[in-house]
Amino acid sequence: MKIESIILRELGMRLKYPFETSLGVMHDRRILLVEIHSDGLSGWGEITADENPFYNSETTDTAWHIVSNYVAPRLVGKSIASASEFPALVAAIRGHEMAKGGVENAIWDIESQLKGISLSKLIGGTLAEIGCGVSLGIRETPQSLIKKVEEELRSGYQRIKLKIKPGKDLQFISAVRKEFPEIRLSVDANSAYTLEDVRLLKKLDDFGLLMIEQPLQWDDIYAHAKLQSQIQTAICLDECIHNSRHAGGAIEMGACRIINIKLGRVGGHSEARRVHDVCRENSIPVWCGGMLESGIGRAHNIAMSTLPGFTLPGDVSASSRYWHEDIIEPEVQVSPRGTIPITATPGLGYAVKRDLINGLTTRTNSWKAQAAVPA
Ligand code: OSB
Ligand code: MG
Repeated sequence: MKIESIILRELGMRLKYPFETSLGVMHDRRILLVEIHSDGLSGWGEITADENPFYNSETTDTAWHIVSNYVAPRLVGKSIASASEFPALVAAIRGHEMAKGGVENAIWDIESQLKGISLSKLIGGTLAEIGCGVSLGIRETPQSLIKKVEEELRSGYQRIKLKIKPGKDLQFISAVRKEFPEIRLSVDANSAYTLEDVRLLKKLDDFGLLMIEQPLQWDDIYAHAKLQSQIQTAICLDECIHNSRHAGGAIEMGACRIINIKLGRVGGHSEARRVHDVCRENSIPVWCGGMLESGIGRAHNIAMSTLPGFTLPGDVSASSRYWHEDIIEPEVQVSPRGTIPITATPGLGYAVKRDLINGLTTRTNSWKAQAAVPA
């Protein structure tokens, strides 16, 4: 594959419903899309950084800077045999996993089209359909949360995850559990607690939760090991895990029993597969996390979720839960059994709506390979 050109676009997309977590409330997304041209084909990736550095340290603007000044110049004009060679090209750039991951994933899209197989198959996926859960934002009252849970269960979702924060935890979880004694229920604190809160966190053991996601500080695997030894509920790490070394260390320390893999957080399909492999070797189940992606990021999440270790339902849900109109067609739909079927179409398996993307675009930057100069 010769990387002929790279186009970086920022889109403004309004969420259908605001989403509240312990990190704040989100109304709008500034979505970064990467389009790469190679061998007459075009491939797409999404950079999942948020506008603010509250989930991790990256932002829309840091990713724009890193891709523009460091990633694109290292890539444009290069010839590579596989997308798996991309991480080595950008290894000198520390961190900025989301910025790098969005670019890498666009190359995986091209490679799967070139080989005439689905992205799922190319990365080693084996599942014919994936299981879906939902992530529900923090609400005013337990009653309104129960109503929302009921609605999502009626749509077929296989697992409900509740966002929690201090003051919006036990009462809400207990009310939902009482109403739905049998469902697969988990909670996500997005690092809102510390080891000082052990007494409260121990109380979660009464609710038969599938897991508690990232209760403690975003960068502290060791603190989670201390907590896991004191509670029965399985800890799932999200924010802490940026690569397969982190995953291996966390597992060895006993810091978690489950890991959530986000393509952006770990820097693209290559590293995501390595995190998956480390977890699988250690019998740690994984599932696909979400970052309120547009259809392009969602399509990549779907492909990743077909790897054999993805045995728990992910936060991969229908386009219509996020957007009035998604930028891919068909939109992502979830069956009444809470699954998304995988298509055999080469590439992402969804068509990109160029006109809609152009209409939503607020800025672009692009790079073109230099034409060979005759001697
Ligand atoms: O922690 O999983 C998280 C959204 C933004 C930032 C962090 C998280 C989330 C979600 C949303 O939970 C999952 C989704 O895309 O539906
Ligand atoms: Mg999370």
